[in-house]
Amino acid sequence: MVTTFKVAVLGAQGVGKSAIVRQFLYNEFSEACAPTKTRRVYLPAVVMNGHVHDLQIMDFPPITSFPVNTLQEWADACCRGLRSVHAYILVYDICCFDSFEYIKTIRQQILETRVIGTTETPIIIVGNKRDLQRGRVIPRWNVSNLVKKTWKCGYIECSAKYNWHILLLFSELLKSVGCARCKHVHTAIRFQGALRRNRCTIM
Ligand SMILES: Nc1nc2c(ncn2[C@@H]2O[C@H](COP(=O)(O)OP(=O)(O)OP(=O)(O)O)[C@@H](O)[C@H]2O)c(=O)[nH]1
Ligand SMILES: [Mg+2]
Repeated sequence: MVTTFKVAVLGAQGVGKSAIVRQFLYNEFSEACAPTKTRRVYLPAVVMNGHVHDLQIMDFPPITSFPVNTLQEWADACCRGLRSVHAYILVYDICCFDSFEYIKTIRQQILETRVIGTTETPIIIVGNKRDLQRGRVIPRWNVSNLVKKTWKCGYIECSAKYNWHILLLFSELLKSVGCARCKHVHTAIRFQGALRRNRCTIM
């Protein structure tokens, strides 16, 4: 049986959303700035523990606001599919205060406008560009505390540049959406093993 998990990657401009996705899927990183103009959808298949899991990863350009209803969602091509995903990855740049404010706003809008009955959709907050941590603008402890204790969201710091914690991010993601067959063993271990053996493939 194949299960598809849809995930949206959101964040302010230049925080590294596309870099994270591309590092995860293709093990590549570019220093060049190539802003995402339209929503990009990736469909990797991950084999874990003998089972296939389809991921639908949607890399969005920075959105001005989270669509308040289905009509708005479909009227704006950039927002399509945003309200019906299984999980959100909200990325900020640990060196950019405004990018944290951005995800704060988007998270709030997600909570206020989600479809009734889907309020449990997991949100993972990601602090990217960890390799530049000397320029960090908010102490890690403060963010982590706020995110985990108050927002009740997952928090991970990563570096798309050095492929640090990228795999962990996606394994935590699968765990958070309740990857049905990953309950007995730590998901990250299964996931890493699965990726080593099978790699991600674009279908
Ligand atoms: N040092 C460092 N630079 C990074 C990292 N991740 C991304 N970058 C750089 O940040 C810039 C923006 O990266 P993108 O992946 O295009 O960011 P984005 O969030 O997709 O940007 P938009 O599509 O414009 O919203 C690029 O120059 C990347 O090389 C990281 O972990 N460390
Ligand atoms: Mg992008």
